[in-house]
Amino acid sequence: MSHVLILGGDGYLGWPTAMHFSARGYEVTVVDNYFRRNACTELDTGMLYQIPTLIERAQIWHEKTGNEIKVIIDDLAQPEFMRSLFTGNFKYQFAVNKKYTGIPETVIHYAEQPSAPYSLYNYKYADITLINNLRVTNNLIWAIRDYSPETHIIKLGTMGVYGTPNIDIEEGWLEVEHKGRKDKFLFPRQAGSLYHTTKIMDTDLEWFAVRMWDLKVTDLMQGPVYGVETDESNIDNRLKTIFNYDEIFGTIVNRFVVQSIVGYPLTVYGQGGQTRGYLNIKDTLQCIAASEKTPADKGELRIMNQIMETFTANELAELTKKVGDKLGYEVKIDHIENPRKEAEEHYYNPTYQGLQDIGVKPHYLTEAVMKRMFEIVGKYKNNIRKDVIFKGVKWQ
Ligand code: USQ
Repeated sequence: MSHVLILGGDGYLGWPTAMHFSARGYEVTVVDNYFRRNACTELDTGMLYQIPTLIERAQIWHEKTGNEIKVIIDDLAQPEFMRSLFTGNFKYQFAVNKKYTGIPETVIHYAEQPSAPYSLYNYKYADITLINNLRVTNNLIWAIRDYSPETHIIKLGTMGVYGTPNIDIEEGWLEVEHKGRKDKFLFPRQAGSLYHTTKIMDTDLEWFAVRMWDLKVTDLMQGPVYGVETDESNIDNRLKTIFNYDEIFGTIVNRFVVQSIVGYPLTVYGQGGQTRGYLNIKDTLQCIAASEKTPADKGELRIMNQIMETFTANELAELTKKVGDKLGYEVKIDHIENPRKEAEEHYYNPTYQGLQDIGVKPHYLTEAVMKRMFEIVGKYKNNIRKDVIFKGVKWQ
């Protein structure tokens, strides 16, 4: 059985990814330091529902399916801990079979501070974002270089590294002709937040490692994700992923559904022409799975744009209103002063064919899909706190 090591296995995407691979017969190990949970507690962000600890989740998963997800709770920014994952010199906090599974064939790297607003909240959080994201990535490439250069790294990147350029966005690379000569370079990056800037730097670290040590790396430039359930979380309610709807950790579609349910006017920032590429959480899992099955070659940095369709913030608000109104929620749309510094009307034409070429079949954000989100979120209506929805964390 192939062994998949998931860094950041407690997060919105990490835990569903762990179950996805475990359900398909992989050996799965997850590592997390509970950063996200602790940050949510510190910032008092509210939760749609409480989730069990990672250890409890793995126990529930084992009880329900007979499959094992091994759990290690520790800090990947500590180089010795990262390196121990490749030597077996660490302790499992949960494992049915305590024997070291061995070096993973694939490492999925989600272990980053993922929120743009968090990274601009204050200096302390900016520093945490920068140090954590770069150290974990640097620790990983060195550990792989030293112990396991055949291991395929799949790192979650972000579409936000490209910004909103006035030219078409390619999948990672751009062929440039200059004074009669041609070469291929990383597509120009110009991030709109400090968090997104760390993702540019991550890619640069990986690109260095690929050129210098011939590592195998896939970098998936993902857009904002929406959704609550996955096939595996439907097995037991307690297996659901963490769901934030606050301004710091919540993303737009999830937020809009929650806002509609509690009668909070939808918070479209500014003019609402901001266009992004979106995807269902189920498609994140498909994309990671398809990437695992078709690893990058030695000495290859493979970059794919992980989005399924594009929307403006206004279009998302209109769709949410349409679905919400049909369900009797009387949704209002508000245009509030944009707390971010971003273009509110711009050209946006990204390419995103690579993942579909390796077998991903998109789930689109239809009215039916959004209706299902309303149904699930609606069950937790009484847990929703209006005071955390918008605090107005200014980016400037
Ligand atoms: N927006 C609103 N109202 C809201 C929330 C967001 O109009 O209440 C707008 C934002 O101004 C932005 C867009 O919706 O233009 C997306 O914002 P978001 O908060 O849903 O997502 P973002 O901050 O861009 O970050 C999220 C994830 C991050 C990931 C990124 C992909 O948190 O981890 O990297 O999506 S991307 O946006 O393509 O860079």
